[in-house]
Amino acid sequence: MSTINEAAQKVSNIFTAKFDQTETVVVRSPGRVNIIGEHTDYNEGFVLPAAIDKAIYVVAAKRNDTAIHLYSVDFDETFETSLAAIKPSRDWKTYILGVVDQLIKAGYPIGGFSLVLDGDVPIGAGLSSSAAVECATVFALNELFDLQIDRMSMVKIAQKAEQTYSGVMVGIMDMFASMFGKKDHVIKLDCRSLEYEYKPFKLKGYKAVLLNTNVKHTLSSSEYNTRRKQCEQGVAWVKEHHSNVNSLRDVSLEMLQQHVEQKDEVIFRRCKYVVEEIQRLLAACDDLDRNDIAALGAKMYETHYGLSKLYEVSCKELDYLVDAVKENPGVLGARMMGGGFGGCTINLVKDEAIDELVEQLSVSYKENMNLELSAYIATIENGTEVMKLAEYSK
Ligand code: GAF
Repeated sequence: MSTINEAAQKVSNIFTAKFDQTETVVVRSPGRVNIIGEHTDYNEGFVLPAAIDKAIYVVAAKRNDTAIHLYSVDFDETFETSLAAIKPSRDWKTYILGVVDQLIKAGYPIGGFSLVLDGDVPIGAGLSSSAAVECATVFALNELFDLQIDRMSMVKIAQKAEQTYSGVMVGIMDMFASMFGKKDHVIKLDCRSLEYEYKPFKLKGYKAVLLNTNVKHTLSSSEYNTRRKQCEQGVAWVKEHHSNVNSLRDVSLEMLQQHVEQKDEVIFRRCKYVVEEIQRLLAACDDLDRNDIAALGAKMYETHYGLSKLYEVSCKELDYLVDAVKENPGVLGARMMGGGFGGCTINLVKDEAIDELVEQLSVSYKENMNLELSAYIATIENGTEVMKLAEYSK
């Protein structure tokens, strides 16, 4: 449990002003970055994410009835419903209500509650603001109603909430990273066994810089689900000849060449990217262990190429930002991050080169893409946690 910070204090004060309830729980749940291993989670591969300093905060309190009262600080919007009447919506509420729906379906004894939502994870930037909302909600309700749910089960509830209430068949990475993050560490997660290992992430003289295209990605615009189906189709074709194959984790490039390439060139390319990315991540973990940041960076460029040309989930703005840093000696690696079609690139940039890079790129990005560029330095923080209210907050 951490002592409350300024952001949590602010949302706590807003809660007090809105709702006449004092027995509150305050939860912080972070956004995430992913160093390498993209679109591998739902293919039973590995991912290498970390929780960051940008986070979602919720303050919640039990009610004496079955009503749910929600308030979003960002949208300055109130919403009221009841446990019996919840249903998906197309906005911020859906991630909270999706979690409630999962808890009810699993038979957890929850009652009515009031909840205020705030945070500074930019929406649609590929930093998993929705997963952070889901993790914060399930964590807060677990505390409030003493449900005794362990972290991994909460991750699965949050994932299911997103799949059912937003209709995107997301993998486990985002919720896992938000829930299990550890300061100054990345997490190597095996998405098949769910075993994980923390790896120190101290880039001597370099920082992970996020460059936001400010293009809103629409994961739910069906492309994500289409990619998932294409991977499943590739697996099914290989399985006709190798009955022990259950996911792209079990598939080799040779198997794809033998059983997929002739059937469908697009599906072949999708599967090839995933099979290569799983191997690339394992090699990148060795780079990290050897502290060879240059080798890790080179692999990030390869990942971007694969995501852009083989998996085709990039867009012209993301490609522009990656191309623009490629020749810069201060940048060791760059790639699009997350689901794709917008959001951020993640860049490993030399400390002294950051300011100039951001300055120059802001101008050229505006000139070429006619959009504003935003930049953040990602610092790696702990995962979802309850925050203790300081004395002065009363
Ligand atoms: C999104 C999804 F939510 C994750 O599960 C993951 O598949 C990612 O896209 C791509 O790696 O963030």
